[in-house]
Amino acid sequence: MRDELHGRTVLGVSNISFGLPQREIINAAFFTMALQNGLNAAIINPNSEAMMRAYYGSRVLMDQDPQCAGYISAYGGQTAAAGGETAGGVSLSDSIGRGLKERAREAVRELLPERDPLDIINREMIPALDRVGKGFEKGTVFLPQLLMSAEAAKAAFEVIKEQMSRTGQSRQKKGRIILATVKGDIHDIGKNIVKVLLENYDYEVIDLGRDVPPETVAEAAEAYHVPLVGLSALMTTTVPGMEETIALLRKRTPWVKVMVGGAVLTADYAAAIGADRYCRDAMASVNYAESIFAEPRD
Ligand code: B12
Repeated sequence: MRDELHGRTVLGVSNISFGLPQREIINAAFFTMALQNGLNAAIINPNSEAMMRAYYGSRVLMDQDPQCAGYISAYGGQTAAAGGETAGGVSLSDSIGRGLKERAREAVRELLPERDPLDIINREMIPALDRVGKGFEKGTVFLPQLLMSAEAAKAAFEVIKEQMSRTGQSRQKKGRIILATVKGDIHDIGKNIVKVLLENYDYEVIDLGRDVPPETVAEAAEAYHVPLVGLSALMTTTVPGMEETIALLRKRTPWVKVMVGGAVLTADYAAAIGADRYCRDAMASVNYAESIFAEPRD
């Protein structure tokens, strides 16, 4: 009926519970159902916790609360991270922290004429993501915000990547390297940075992407007969996938050297899972590649 009439609806929701105990329970359930059926405006008591919970929760579930910003600001114990895209003058690290994608792009463009791209990555972008990660761990930052920060970092990184490929000459390639984020893990910002830097140092990178099963890595290493494979894993739950991949590579492509990286890894752990080299950052991967490709190979 509402659709046929193209009308808007307004409803005082509390009459429904008249004469019953704990009226809020019925009111909130009715309010939720009415919202789901397209209610446009409700007359409710905004001081009722049950009604406000129904309101914020329903908006999230009906996709009316972008990035859950309203919900997080009401119940996340903090102000919403999404500050809109108008924030001018916000620093690169703050724009990543607040998930401001457009501003992150602008801020990195402002920094690039004066700063080395790697310095921007290491001193602005990574610490900003680390802060967000810590907040996520502590429960002050929530998944939609983590996603927005990651998007902002990726946008800034795209600008850096363009700049690096403009300034890099296309010279003869020094050799091929395979990169992959291991099975079960979708974090790829770090791997992508490693890729761009290796390409800048004239290596040809075969990027297998993220969430890559051990078999796919081994097949590619075999098919391309690469001397070096780089694996990334960012979670304690996915490091075993890294170990599994290394074990398979040892079996099927014994000539291959394996370098590994990612926030949760340490040099000791990398050695324990059989990697040849732990790389703390992207530059370490270049140094290792330079040493591998300098050696005479069969
Ligand atoms: C951004 C981010 C995300 C983004 C990823 C977007 C993307 N496309 O990558 C999104 C929002 C999708 C995400 C999702 C999740 N995330 Co997350 N995420 C992060 C965060 C904040 C930053 C990671 C990052 O990009 N860092 C910046 C890059 C540049 O650093 P890096 O990866 O370490 O890479 C550098 C070096 O390590 C090294 N390196 C890395 N890889 C390689 C590879 C090689 C070959 C070499 C040589 C070097 C190298 O060089 C890089 C450049 O210097 C971290 C927190 C943190 N401090 O790391 C959490 C974090 C990794 N995430 C975490 C979690 C739990 C998750 C989720 C499970 C959340 C959820 N409940 O759904 C999901 C995982 C989904 C999955 N199956 O993978 C946890 C992992 C905890 C743990 N100990 O296991 C962390 C640590 C946050 C936390 N503190 O709780 N996440």
